[in-house]
Amino acid sequence: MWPEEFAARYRAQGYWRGETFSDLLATCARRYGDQIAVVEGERRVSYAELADRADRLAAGLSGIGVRHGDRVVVQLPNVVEFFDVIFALFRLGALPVFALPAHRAAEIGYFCAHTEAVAYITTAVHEGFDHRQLAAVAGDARVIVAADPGEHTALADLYLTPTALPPGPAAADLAFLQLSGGSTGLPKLIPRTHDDYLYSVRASAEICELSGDTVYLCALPVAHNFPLSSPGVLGVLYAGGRVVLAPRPDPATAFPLIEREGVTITALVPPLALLWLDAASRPGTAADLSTLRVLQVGGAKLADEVAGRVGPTLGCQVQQVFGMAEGLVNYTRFGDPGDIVLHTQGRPISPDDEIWVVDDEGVEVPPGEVGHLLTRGPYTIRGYWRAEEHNATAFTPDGFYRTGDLVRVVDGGYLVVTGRAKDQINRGGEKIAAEEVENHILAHPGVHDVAVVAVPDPYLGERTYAFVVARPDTEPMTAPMIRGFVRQRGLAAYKIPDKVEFVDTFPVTGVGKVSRKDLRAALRDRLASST
Ligand code: J2J
Repeated sequence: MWPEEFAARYRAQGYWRGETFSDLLATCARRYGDQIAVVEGERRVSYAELADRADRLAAGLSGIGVRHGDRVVVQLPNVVEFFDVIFALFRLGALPVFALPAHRAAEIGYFCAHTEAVAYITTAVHEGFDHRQLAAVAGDARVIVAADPGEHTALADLYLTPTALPPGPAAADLAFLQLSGGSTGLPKLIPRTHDDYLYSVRASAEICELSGDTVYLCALPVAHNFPLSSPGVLGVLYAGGRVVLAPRPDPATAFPLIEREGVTITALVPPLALLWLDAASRPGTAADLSTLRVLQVGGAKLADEVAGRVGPTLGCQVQQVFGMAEGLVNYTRFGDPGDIVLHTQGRPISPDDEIWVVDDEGVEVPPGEVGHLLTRGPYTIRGYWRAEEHNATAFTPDGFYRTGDLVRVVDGGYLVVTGRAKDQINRGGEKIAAEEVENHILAHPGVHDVAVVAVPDPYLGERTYAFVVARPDTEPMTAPMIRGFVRQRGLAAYKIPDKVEFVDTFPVTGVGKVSRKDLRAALRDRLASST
């Protein structure tokens, strides 16, 4: 949490306004009433209805014992119930833990156990996977299903007549736990307060010029920090606009929705932007995309060349977004010169976002030179949730978050992301901690050692490559065996190595034990020189 002198400053500056997300929804319901807030397929829910649904669900969740401060793992696709659930939990002061639909037994089991969740709210069959299977790893958490519940509790049965509820949370309280992209063995949880997150949402909505006329297509998984808050669905609700939920982000699904709903802005990761550009430039694209004014792209580095194709191909402007669930978000602004928009990843939201770029020794680099990005500010966390040991290195003693990103700052305070120092693979915006995957592979009885590294990929930006040293005394192994093993352990599909290569030994540099970091770097170099 922020030291009092910082908290006082952020309040005095008007960033933290003492408003909770529950207050926000009540205000929106009063202000925007019958206007449509959320569209999902044929369902259209107004602001007033959304507030009513959240109130009734808060009554139901309270009735089964969900209390202030309790954690609830929420794993929902892009459906109206996502909003009901998070606003009901916000009302109670219980904390949603935002899982992604792609997460499987390994992640869900860990989130439920680590957060001592009282409930796990999920869906039935989604994209061919029956999420009710994951009930087995939910431990003591009550399983609630926002569809056919099978033997579990039906979310639909928890919408009750609103009753007198206990007082809601304070704005300085935690609102939810967001997931970190991570670079360690176990995913880290990011504690965000109502005050700090709502500031980032409000300020983002202003930067992106959202209004009652905004129609935002949520094509990415709604629980991810980018579509949730940059300015995302929450920014759109704040501004009184309309959220259109897409079940999938592919052009065949998204383009007809853009035409039907008159979508004005949407957010994608770079590989999807490429897919959209290709689809839109194919002759005979039937859909009319003329209402689209802004395509936001973030989550991974957007190639300059691709950024340059957005305007001519889609007839809208591109906005680069460089953000992180830990806090700091950067945007290119709408009036910015083409050079800035195409070649930088934007500048911070807040005048009080502190940006510090340092060399390996922690010494500030001269302006314009590449270094490690450290940051501190009114919506950047000061520590992960219940991770004291990790926090000691992930943050400086004076509270700067070590992002693990390599950047340089150019004129006007714009950031250019040049690389990454953290042991993470950014697979088209999906983040994979090398160590987490390594630990799962190491559990295979035939594996002696493993190193997981990122390799460049023309479409995804990066893919995962696992180097495996087999035990000498075991049956010969194959790549599919390793991949199948990891899948069976219940790891999300995007974390399963794209390629597995068996090697006899790992390079040894000098005497003594090689750090994992150096080993991964040596293997990356070896791959680069062999191609
Ligand atoms: C290069 N790397 C980027 C970009 C994120 C808005 C937008 C994205 C996220 C997000 C987010 C990048 N160019 N434009 O939370 O609110 C990499 C960096 C960063 C990490 C954070 C938001 N945009 N990245 O992607 O928590 O390495 O958040 O530190 O998933 O993604 O990942 P995540």
